Amino acid sequence: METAEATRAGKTTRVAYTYCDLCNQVPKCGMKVHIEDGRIVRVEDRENYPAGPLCMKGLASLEEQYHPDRLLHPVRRTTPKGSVDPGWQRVSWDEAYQVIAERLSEIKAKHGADKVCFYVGDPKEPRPAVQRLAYTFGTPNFGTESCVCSRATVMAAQLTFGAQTGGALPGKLTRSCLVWTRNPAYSAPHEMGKLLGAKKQGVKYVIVDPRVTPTVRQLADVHLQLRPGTDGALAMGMIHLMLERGLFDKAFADRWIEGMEDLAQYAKQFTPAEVERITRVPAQTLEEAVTLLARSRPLTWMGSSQATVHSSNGLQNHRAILAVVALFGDFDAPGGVCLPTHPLPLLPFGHTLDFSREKELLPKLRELRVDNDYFPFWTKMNGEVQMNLLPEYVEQGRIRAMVIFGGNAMMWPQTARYQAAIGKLDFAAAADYFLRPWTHNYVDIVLPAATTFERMSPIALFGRKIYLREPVVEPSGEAKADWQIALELGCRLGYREEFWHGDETNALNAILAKVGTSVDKLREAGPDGLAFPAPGEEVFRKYEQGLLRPDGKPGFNTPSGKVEVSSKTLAQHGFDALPTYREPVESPLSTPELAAEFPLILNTGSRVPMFTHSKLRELPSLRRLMPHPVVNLNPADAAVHGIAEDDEVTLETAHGRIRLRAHLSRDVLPGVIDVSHGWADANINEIVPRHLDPVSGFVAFKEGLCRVRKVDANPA
Ligand SMILES: Nc1nc2c(c(=O)[nH]1)N[C@H]1C(S)=C(S)[C@@H](COP(=O)(O)OP(=O)(O)OC[C@H]3O[C@@H](n4cnc5c(=O)[nH]c(N)nc54)[C@H](O)[C@@H]3O)O[C@H]1N2
Ligand SMILES: Nc1nc2c(c(=O)[nH]1)N[C@H]1C(S)=C(S)[C@@H](COP(=O)(O)OP(=O)(O)OC[C@H]3O[C@@H](n4cnc5c(=O)[nH]c(N)nc54)[C@H](O)[C@@H]3O)O[C@H]1N2
Ligand SMILES: [Mo]
Repeated sequence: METAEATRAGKTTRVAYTYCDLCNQVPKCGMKVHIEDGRIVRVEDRENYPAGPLCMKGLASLEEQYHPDRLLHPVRRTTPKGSVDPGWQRVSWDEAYQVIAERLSEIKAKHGADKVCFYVGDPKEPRPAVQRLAYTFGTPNFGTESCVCSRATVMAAQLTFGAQTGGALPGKLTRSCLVWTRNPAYSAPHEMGKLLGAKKQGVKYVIVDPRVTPTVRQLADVHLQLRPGTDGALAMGMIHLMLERGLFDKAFADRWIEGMEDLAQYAKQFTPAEVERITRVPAQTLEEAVTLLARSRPLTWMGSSQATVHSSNGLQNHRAILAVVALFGDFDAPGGVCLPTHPLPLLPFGHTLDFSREKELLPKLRELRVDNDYFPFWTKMNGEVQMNLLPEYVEQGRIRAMVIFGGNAMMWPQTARYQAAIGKLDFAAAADYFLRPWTHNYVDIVLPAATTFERMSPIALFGRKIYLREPVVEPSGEAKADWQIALELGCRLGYREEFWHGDETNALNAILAKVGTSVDKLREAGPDGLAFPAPGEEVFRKYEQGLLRPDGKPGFNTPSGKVEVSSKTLAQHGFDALPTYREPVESPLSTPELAAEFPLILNTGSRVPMFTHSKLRELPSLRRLMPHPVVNLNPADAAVHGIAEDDEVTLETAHGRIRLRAHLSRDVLPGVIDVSHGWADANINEIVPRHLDPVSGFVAFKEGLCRVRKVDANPA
């Protein structure tokens, strides 16, 4: 997307439009770039674009683009895997492709295609092409980072509402918004402006979070500051009050909720006093929250994108939250959480199941899924493999090779086990912007990935509007777009027809044909994108009109046709039908002996505004804002051990110990500490427990027990 060139002071200058990819929100924020003699010299907000403004990360993105350490050509290791120095040696693309294709084909011939796993981490753009590559090669073992992120929330919503929803921003008619844990002030600044705008219009906010986040400070009318991992009990406490006081939509519940009686019976034990004992939320605050929401309808809900499912009972806890939302009766009603009436037939990452070949090939390959013996319910509900058991898969010889696009071994619990597993593979290749020792020290080959400024890739999709994204500058060095790499690898593996002979435009046209458009037409539409007018008005309460189910019958797209607060499907798979609450595996209530030794609760992974997971620490302007890893703890907890601001401390669990600096903050609950993930020199995931949710296989990142001690400056 470019404007005409001009000449200024002897330099050729032009302006071009693209989008930012410094965090992994989808769709991304718009970006306008100024280019002089082929080099980007400035980035700023993009006019008329649905997502923005740029945050500090986006504004710093040229530091990533032109970073001296960027990987600019393929490299191959010359020392054994796991060595401190991989002895990276430059190789040509031709050689890199040849090695990868030979090794993968060899493993396929000897052990079967399913022993090869294709994996995509943070980046979303290459996913459809890499998934296509996996299935075409003959393996169903395609995995992504979503198996630790939002996927379990999607599963919970699918089970409950028969729809994959994470909630909705307040609309014009909305009177209240239940934000069950998000901190968009840091994690999604483009959302924060909309929430503040709604507050000005009078929307009331109830926000659940163990911390007083900037989002809580700016928005909350009532803040429910719970002990991490107890969301299910808090939700049941709300349900108890709603039912006892008639503060729910009885007509909706009677007609459209499956399992009301069982739920009512189960919720009885969650009295405000009992909920206070479990969650630490004062009974009175819980009552205020329920009363405010019931008085301020219609209500919308914005669900957590991961925090509620980062627990050993996460899927059921999240279902309990969805039961609260259902009981208010505003699902798919004006001002409530609405499902799109006329969605374009494209998936969120701008692709189709035809393109990824999921529809055509996955059913035939599904029984070779490596997760089927461990998390069969996950396997059934998800096109992507549950990757959290990677060490087990490798130990048992069920995965022998991996191709990793933008992966990060530090995202997993007890990281060293994952690093060892990757190192043990017969073969592993990765693509990344940088050499990341914590991941790449364990692989054979690393390929240089082109950045957002340098690549063409799947489109940006906003409702019924599509934007094309093309390179605005030449790739640095020999970098290539991930999905170009996937297409070329497909060709090298012998599937030239299936991968459009490596032609990105033709591949993209295959997706766009589904909506009757093409790359050329999007190019013609220019930076303002191409809108597809809706074929009719918005329809609300679609369940009444048979618009939610493929069979056209009234109801929700669940087996019973109702919102399932009790799920027979779950029961058939050996799980509780109701969203039962269970204590975290390690907690002051479930393991008091352990808690005597490790008295603090471990809350990990809160986003900070300047970094994305393990990324961006090498960008000087951002690193200045947070030079060291810190543990945030309440002054009361710090005082017990004589810890002062900025002291060097150890953070210890039953699984290990890391060193960081203390930051004293009343924003964290007494007894709960807060620490970010993604620091190579203080990787919290080295020491978190490795408890997995039995339904989803999700990791309990937000529970666990720990202690903090000052590092003795003068040890004896
Ligand atoms: N303790 C704890 N652990 C957590 C979490 C938590 O809350 N607590 N959160 C979990 C969640 S929700 C998530 S999503 C994961 C995140 O985990 P990941 O997505 O694995 O984390 P990133 O650090 O973003 O790693 C992405 C890697 O991809 C590279 N990269 C970025 N963009 C591109 C690209 O376009 N192409 C290519 N080829 N490479 C690229 C980056 O340089 C980096 O090395 O972490 C999980 N881990
Ligand atoms: N700057 C930046 N932005 C990002 C990312 C990033 O790394 N950096 N990552 C992106 C990704 S992949 C994701 S998934 C999103 C995440 O987006 P958010 O979910 O908005 O971000 P978090 O900071 O992880 O917010 C989680 C909140 O959960 C709270 N919490 C912790 N434990 C519990 C618990 O047991 N129950 C409840 N109810 N709450 C709990 C924490 O206190 C924290 O405030 O952010 C995205 N945006
Ligand atoms: Mo995430």
